[in-house]
Amino acid sequence: MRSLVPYGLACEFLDEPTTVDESAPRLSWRLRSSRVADRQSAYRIRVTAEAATGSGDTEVWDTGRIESDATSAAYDGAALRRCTRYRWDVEVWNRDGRPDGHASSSFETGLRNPDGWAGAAWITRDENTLPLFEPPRDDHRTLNTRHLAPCLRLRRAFALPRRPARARLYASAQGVYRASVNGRPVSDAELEPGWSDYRDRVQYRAYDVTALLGQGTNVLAALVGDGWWSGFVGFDPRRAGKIYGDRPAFVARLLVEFPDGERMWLGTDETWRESPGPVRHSDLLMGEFHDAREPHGGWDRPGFDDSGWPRAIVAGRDTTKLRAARAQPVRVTSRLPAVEVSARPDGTVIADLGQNIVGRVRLTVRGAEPGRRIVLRHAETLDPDGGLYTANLRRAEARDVYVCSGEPVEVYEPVFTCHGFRYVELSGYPGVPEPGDVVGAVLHSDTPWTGEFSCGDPDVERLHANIRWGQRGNFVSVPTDCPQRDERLGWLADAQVFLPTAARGADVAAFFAGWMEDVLAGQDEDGAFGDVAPKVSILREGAPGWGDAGVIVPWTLYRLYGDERILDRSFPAMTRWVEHIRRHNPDLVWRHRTGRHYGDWLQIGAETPREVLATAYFARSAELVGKAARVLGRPGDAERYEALAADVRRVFADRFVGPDGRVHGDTQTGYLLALEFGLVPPELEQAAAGHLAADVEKHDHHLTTGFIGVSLLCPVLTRAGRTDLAYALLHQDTFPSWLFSVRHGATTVWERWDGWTPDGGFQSANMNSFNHYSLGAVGDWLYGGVAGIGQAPDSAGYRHIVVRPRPGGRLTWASAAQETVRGRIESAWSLTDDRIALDVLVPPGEPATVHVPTTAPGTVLVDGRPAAERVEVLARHDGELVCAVPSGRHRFTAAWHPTHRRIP
Ligand code: RAM
Repeated sequence: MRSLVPYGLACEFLDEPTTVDESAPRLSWRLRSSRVADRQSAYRIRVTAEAATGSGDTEVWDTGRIESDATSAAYDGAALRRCTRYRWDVEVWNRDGRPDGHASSSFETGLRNPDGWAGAAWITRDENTLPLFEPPRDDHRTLNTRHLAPCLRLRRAFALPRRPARARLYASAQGVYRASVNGRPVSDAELEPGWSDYRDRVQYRAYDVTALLGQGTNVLAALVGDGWWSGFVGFDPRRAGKIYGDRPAFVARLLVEFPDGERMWLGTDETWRESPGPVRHSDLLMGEFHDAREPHGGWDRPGFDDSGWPRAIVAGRDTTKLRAARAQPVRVTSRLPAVEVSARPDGTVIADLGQNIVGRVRLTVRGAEPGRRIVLRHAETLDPDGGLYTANLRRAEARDVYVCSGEPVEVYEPVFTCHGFRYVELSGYPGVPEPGDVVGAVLHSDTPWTGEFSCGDPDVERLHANIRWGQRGNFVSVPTDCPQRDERLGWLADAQVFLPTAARGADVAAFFAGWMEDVLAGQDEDGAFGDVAPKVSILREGAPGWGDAGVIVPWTLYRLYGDERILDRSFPAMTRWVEHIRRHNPDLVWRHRTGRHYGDWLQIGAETPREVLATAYFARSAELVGKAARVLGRPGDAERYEALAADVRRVFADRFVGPDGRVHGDTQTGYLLALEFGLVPPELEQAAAGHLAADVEKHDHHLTTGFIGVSLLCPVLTRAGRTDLAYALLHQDTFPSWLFSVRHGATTVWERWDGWTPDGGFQSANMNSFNHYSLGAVGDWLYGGVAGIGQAPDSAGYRHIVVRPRPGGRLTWASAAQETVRGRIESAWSLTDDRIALDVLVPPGEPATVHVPTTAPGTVLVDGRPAAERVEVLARHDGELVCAVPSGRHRFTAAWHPTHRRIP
């Protein structure tokens, strides 16, 4: 019987990736064990290159037995070949030094640019051919969409002498594409190749198409839309879309390997044929127009006569910016049928999905006559008289039009658009649809869910669900805000405040590592990171808290996932950012070059002085650069930035902290930043925390923070010994609070505390998203504070786990689980009248430090035995017993009297 088992094998933080271009990809695994106090004493990795055909596999790396508890290693074997599948397995030795479990996985190398793409060209249409296909004047165009062209259909027929043994399609687009072989989609990925800073890199992905090809004629085809390349992006009013180029293009290489080892390549070039199709336009923000009367005719399959189609033209031959996809693709991950469909007096129908989602509708239509036009409009909410409320979409039309073919049953789902909506209004629909005829397809980057949280308060559970929905809807290729309006940008501050929460719920290591490349690409010559990444439009250098994400995100990824490589690659840019601030602010108060300084964005009645906020971030970034330098073994840099951080801290304390511990401005966010970033002299910390607590009380247990302070509220109050106030804020349901929106039926987190209020109605339509993750950054505390899952301050990758639950508020139980890079951690507590029970799961490896909350530390039992018999007791405090707990599942019980203050 195996006890210690590796699982969750990953390469570059992805499960069996097919497109790896790193020369030394990292291989990692998690551990579980059926034994208590187990740990990995050694491992061995073996990697073999799989021969496509006949000749047998070759071993390319064997680490031999390595005495180590590490659960990841960078490949260091024979040079990896392109377009090759590698199988790898890992064996582990357990705590007794005996061989134990093993597991295997695979990864595949990509085309390895620059040379791998040679021979393929970006192909597109000759604009001159378009009028040939344009239907006579058609009123489907609006002011916005009149510049958009039909989606491009591309096809290439070719013959294969026999069935291949192995075939891979490598594809990308300047735009978005769906590729198919003989009419069958090559994958379920959506909106490929996703958004990246196209001026820097365009991602490509590999697909296994072996099973789709056959002997004889085959057809490779692609449908290509504008996407982020030439469609509407963001809100820059000076541009009618088309940020990167004026029309989309497609690039692909097909590799076919036959059983006898012979290889054949086919690439995109002028031998392809093109034609516009039934999709007259498909834009991410504006929506889609699909005319189903156009006969399909099997255009993407063999046998179709394409002789009337013009040849594609070459848009460019520079393929050097193509890079292997870094993260999971976007997919449709669930489908939600409407919960209610109602007919309106004006003849329209409104369907309610019951959940604010990001995606699109799959509509079933029966018995419509050919040419009937059905218009779908989307909105997050309704106006007071029950109609769609679309004012907050600003210029985004979020309008799909389907022209019926007249088939008895038609099913329509747009291809290259997605909307942020809960309600869809149908006009022109024949009759009233059944709920199952209107189904919401939920789209997002398919990062695996790794966290679970539940507790005894349904409102807090709904808040947690809303936070997750915000993550789903806004993680579409890049982390964005506002999926409904003409924005959807990768705002840096939003991302850095939410990352710890995002990483609780899902494995976002690859997703954020990919986005960091856009952050780095957006750094300007002076060293400033941007406000948004990918960088677009009128935004210039990043504001305090925004640009700082260029330092904070790599650091956080290192802490949460042990990803040292991202720290190493980002390090030069991180130093340049800090130097940029220093150079323009020699007295170390950050007031010059603050970009568009957003302050504590969307705070509610408590403006934190700009210099306080900015200087606090300056200290933080300098400190993190120093810490990163230590991790990376750069003592000279470490000393330099530690000294800078100390200087900025000193200046902050001199200028902004009074002798009574007051932080200039006296706002919650001011105290939170000062306390969290260590800017208050130690002797004044308690006083400063007291002012923070007093402010919360003065506001009758309401928060006043915006995006910058919000993630720190509960953690800082908890550390200051005021968990009672953290819970008071969590349970608060009058305005402003997290549960205020929950009380009013929110199914996602809002951008603004006052997005809607009973007195004021909707906030200004100029900026009012009902699906935004920033204010949901309290999610981290649900796992880390309420359930208590965390790690020691100097630990990375959960090497030194700390479990410190904080029972309190109205909760009588809470439970969380989290798959970390090391393995699964669980913490669940429940209270009865006079006892607390705590169940903890510690993955194999170093013992965890568990703080058992109890009013009588002497009463703690571990698995039914006095604590000292089972675990090493580290400390007894008033209110908790601290012990070193070996891996495995343990139950703690102890005396409990709720001593926390009552919730008002
Ligand atoms: C708005 C959004 C976004 C925020 C910027 C400053 O566009 O709220 O999330 O980061 O402002």
